[in-house]
Amino acid sequence: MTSQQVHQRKNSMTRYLTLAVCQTGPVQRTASRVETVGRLVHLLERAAAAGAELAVFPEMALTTFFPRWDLDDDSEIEAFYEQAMPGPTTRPLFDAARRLSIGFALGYSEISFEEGRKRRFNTMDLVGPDGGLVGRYRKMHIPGGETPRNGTTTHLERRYFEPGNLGFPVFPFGSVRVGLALCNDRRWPETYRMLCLNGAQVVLLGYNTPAALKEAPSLDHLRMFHNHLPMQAGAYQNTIWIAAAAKAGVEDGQAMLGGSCIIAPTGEIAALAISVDDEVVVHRADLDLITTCQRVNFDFAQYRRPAEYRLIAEQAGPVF
Ligand code: CDT
Repeated sequence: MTSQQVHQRKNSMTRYLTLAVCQTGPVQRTASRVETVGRLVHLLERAAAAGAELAVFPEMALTTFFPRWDLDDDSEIEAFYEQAMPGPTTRPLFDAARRLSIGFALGYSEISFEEGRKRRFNTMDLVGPDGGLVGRYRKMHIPGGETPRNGTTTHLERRYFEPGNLGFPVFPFGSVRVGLALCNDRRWPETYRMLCLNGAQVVLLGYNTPAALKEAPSLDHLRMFHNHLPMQAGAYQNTIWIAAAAKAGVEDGQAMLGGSCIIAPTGEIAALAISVDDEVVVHRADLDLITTCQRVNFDFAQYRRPAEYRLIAEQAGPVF
């Protein structure tokens, strides 16, 4: 048998991918990148020791969630961004991936120079077990506003980031097809359906979610429910595995939601974080469950009616 045939045979037998969610506790503004990357390397080591092949870190895993602040000074703002990935301070994470032979997805704030101008994106990179870049996603659904609004929790992502311009790509990770998503993306069904139609079997997601919002205190008790509900529905309705990592705990005075989890294509939570601190959650994902779930109800090619769904692509909101 040639090595290519061995590789193909191995791929055709692959039915499991062991996933790790590397939730972090807060990353305070005073923390240095070196210190934070050290925490991430330690989490990756724990994930690899537990047998994980692919790990996901939170959105903006390298810094505090700075869109909670009204900042104007460009040099102050740009200190939260990466101009290169890997850069000198993030390189140890890529080296660790290679040493441990584990892939990872990392959320971070990206500055890039494109179309003759400086651009800022809320980004997640997928890195292979050789420490090389596999693919990049830039957050599509940017919530909040550009200026603070009275009576609401300050959330200025739209001041600090442009909406993503890379679509909803799906990347090969060995023989598994992996899509990426960031925080508010998880609340929109379009995210999962686009990734599903692009062939995703596994979706890795990172988030920073305030545990309470000033605009609707009466919904505070539902924050965790509204965290899991769309991801469970997204996994079930699109027959995908989802691994979602929070940056949790009290970060620079603001309580952030935990609840990091791994969700099966059945919609069940297969593994769940119990802390709001650095924590690794691992699950051996059965990829055959995807076809089982498709067989039960979701033979997309046979039953979907794309011609009847035109409005979804043409119209943003309801017209009365
Ligand atoms: N980071 C992020 O997208 N957070 C949002 C909070 C929105 S509150 C205005 C989320 O959907 O969790």
